[in-house]
Amino acid sequence: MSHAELSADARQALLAQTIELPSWAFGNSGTRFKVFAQEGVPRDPFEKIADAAQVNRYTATAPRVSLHIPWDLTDDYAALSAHAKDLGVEIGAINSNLFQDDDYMLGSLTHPDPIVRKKAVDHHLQCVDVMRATGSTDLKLWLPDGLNYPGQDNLRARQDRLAEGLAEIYAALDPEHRLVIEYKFFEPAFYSMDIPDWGTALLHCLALGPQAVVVLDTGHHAPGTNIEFIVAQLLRQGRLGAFDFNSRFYADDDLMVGAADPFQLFRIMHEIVSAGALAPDSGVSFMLDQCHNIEPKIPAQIRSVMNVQEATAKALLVDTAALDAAQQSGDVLGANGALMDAYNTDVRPLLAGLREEQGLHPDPLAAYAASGYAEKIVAERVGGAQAGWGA
Ligand code: PSV
Ligand code: MN
Ligand code: MN
Repeated sequence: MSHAELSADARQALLAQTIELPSWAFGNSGTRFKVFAQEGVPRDPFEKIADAAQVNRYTATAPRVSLHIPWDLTDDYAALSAHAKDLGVEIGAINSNLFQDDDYMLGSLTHPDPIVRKKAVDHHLQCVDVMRATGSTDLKLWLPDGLNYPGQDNLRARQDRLAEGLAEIYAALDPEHRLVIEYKFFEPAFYSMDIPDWGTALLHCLALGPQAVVVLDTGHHAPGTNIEFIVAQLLRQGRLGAFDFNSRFYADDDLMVGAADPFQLFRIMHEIVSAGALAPDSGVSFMLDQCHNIEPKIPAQIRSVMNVQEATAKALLVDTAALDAAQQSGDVLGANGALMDAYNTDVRPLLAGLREEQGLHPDPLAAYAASGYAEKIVAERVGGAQAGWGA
C-alpha cells in the first residue's frame, strides 16, 4: 500500500471521527491586556450554536457544541437543544465555571469556608440540571483553585475538601453521565494548583468511581512534557475521557490546535489510533478549547477541525506491520522511519477526496468564505457577546 492510500477501515475511521466545538470560541475574547471585539459575533448561546453549525456544515465532523455555564445562560435549555438539533448539531459537554466569582478568590471546592464549598457544589448540581435539559452526558470540571504562597493554606486539607466536594457532585450524576475532570499545572494560582496534573486528576477519579474520567487539555503542561505518554497511560487505565485540544507556545495560549506543534498532535493521535480509541464509542471525546482573539472565529474553528483530521489521517497511515516488526527486532531507525513516513505524507488531497465523496466541498474554508454567512452575521448582529473572559 502506498502511503497516500488509506485502508477501508482507516477511511471508515476518518469518516466516523467527530470533534466537539466550544461555544466560547465564537464569542469575543482576548488576553488580560485587551479583548478585541469582532463584528458579527454571537449575542447569545443560540447564535453561538448557529455559528458552530456552520463549522459542521462544511466539515461534517463537528456535530457537538460544549456549553460553559453561566456564559451560556438561558432560561430555556430544552429550546437551545432543539435549536441545535434543527441545525444538525447537539449539545456536548457542560463546563462549570469556578473562576469568575469573587467568593472563589481563595478557592471554590477547596475553600476553607464550607459555605463557599457548598456554593461550588450547588453550581455543579445546576449544571447537572442543564445536562438533563439538553441531553448532555458530560459534566466538565476545571478547578482553578490553588495557592500563590507557601503556607497560604494546608495542601493536604485542600485535597480532602476537594475529595468531599467531588463525591457530592458525583453522587448527583445520572447513570449515563460522566464527570470529566481537567488538570492544569499553573494559572490562575502560581505556587500550587489543587489539581495540577494527570496523576492528581486520576487519583480523584479512581476514588470516585467508573463515571469519573480525566480530560487532557494540551495547553496545560510544562514545556517539554511528553503528552502522548500521558495519553497512553490514561488509556491503559480506561480513564482518558476527553481532550481539550489547542496549541501553546508558552503557557495556556489557547491557539489553534496543530498550529504550534503539528508533530505533537500526530504523536498524540498515533497513541489514540494504536490503542483503538478513535471510534466515537471509545469513550474519548475530542473537544477543542480555543479562543480566537485576532483571527475570524468560524474559519479558525474550521481550520482547527481540519488540523485534527490531518493529524488523524497521518496516524491512520502508519504502517503498523512495519512498525511492529521494527520494534520487535530492535530496529531503532526502522521504527522511527515508519512513524516519520506517515507524518511526512501530505494527506490534504486524500482528505479533500473524502469530502467530495461525502458531497462536501473539498476545501471547507473556501466553501465557507463563498457562502456569504460572514457578511450576513455582520449585517444582522450588532453588539456581540463576550466569550466570558472579558465579561
Ligand atoms: C482553563 O484554562 C480551561 O482550559 C478550562 O477548560 C476552562 O473551562 C476553559 O479553559 C475556558 O476556556
Ligand atoms: Mn481546557
Ligand atoms: Mn486552558
